[in-house]
Amino acid sequence: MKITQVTTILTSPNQNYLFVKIITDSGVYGVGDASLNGREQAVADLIDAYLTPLLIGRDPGQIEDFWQLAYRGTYWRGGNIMMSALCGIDMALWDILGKTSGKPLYALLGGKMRNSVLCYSHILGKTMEDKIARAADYVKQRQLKVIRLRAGIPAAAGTFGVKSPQNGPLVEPWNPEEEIYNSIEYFIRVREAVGRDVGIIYDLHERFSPDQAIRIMRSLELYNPFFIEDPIAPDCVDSLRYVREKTSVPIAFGELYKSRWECLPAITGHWVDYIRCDVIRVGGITEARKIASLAETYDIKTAWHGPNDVSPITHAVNWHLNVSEYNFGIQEDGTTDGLIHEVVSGGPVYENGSLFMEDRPGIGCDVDEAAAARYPFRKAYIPICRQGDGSLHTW
Ligand code: KDG
Ligand code: MG
Repeated sequence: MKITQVTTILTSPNQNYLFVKIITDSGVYGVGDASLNGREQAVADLIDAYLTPLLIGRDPGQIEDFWQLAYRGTYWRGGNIMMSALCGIDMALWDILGKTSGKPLYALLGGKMRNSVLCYSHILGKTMEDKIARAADYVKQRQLKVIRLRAGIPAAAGTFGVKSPQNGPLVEPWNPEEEIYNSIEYFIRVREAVGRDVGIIYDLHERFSPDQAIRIMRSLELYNPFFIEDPIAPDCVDSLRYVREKTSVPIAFGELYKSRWECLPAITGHWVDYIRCDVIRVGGITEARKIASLAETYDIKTAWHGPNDVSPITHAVNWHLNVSEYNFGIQEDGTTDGLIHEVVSGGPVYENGSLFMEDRPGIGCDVDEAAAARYPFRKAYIPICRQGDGSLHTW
């Protein structure tokens, strides 16, 4: 079997996505997700100009060889654009392998270890009061076992994807000292509202300095967070150790990591309890399973990034990883019931705090190109934060 065509599909059904479709001479094709919020066009250009020529005429079954070719064969390794492009292709190749062998992806990864996948949902709202007021009802109505809060009031609602301005990022104010108090108060009030049996994940979204994060985390120790997510930025490796040594709450980290090697110190140093890379950012299924296995070696669980800016294809890939890995921890459920389902069929479904998927060969999703064309891509930026004195701060 040989690859005859590679198509990139940029589309904006209320959020920007980039899909990859790889077609073979047997008629079997595979689909993958290469979405990189705020840089989708650059990823598509890289695939079209540089990676597609390497794929045409190749055996789609040589997944590891292509991964290494794209990663090492450029000499200039990695980066978000390269790894996202590689992921879209990697997913599509695994999808082809599943379809040609008639097996779901999880079966190719070693088979099912569990039938359902514990997941957590985001508590959304415009203000802190709004979110606190909704939390308990939302938990009851959806029968949630675990919820996720995000530091930062007002939240980013409405600033994502195609809703953001076309000529530059939307600016959100950020005053860390004030947000330390807001963040502590917010968590404690949600804990009081939902009771002690609901797990609460707190995403600090890389927004605090090590000392600020430590103040928040220590203040929340008595309120039993399920884990604190990305308390600090990933750039300085030693900072994570510093935070770890000064706090006792479980830590999940890694949605900005781009490779196994970036995860390595956090894993081997036991600075995290959960590794939560984004499968797209690390170059797809091939790399994610290596990260999972590295984490398993060190008794660290997985909590793959699953936000609403990735498509049902990535949610499905997360699910296949979750059911087939020993060290599964929890899965972020960023699935939405929006327009994306006109473009992508399949993917996990939510029921009583867990995610389920029907058995289908491969990843179990398909992309409708005609539907994608109904929602033309519009370039957009991720927002930025500025502090009171005008200086830029990590968003
Ligand atoms: O595009 C950025 C989002 O993927 C990110 O803000 C979501 O932090 C996030 C999460 O944990 O879902
Ligand atoms: Mg996050």
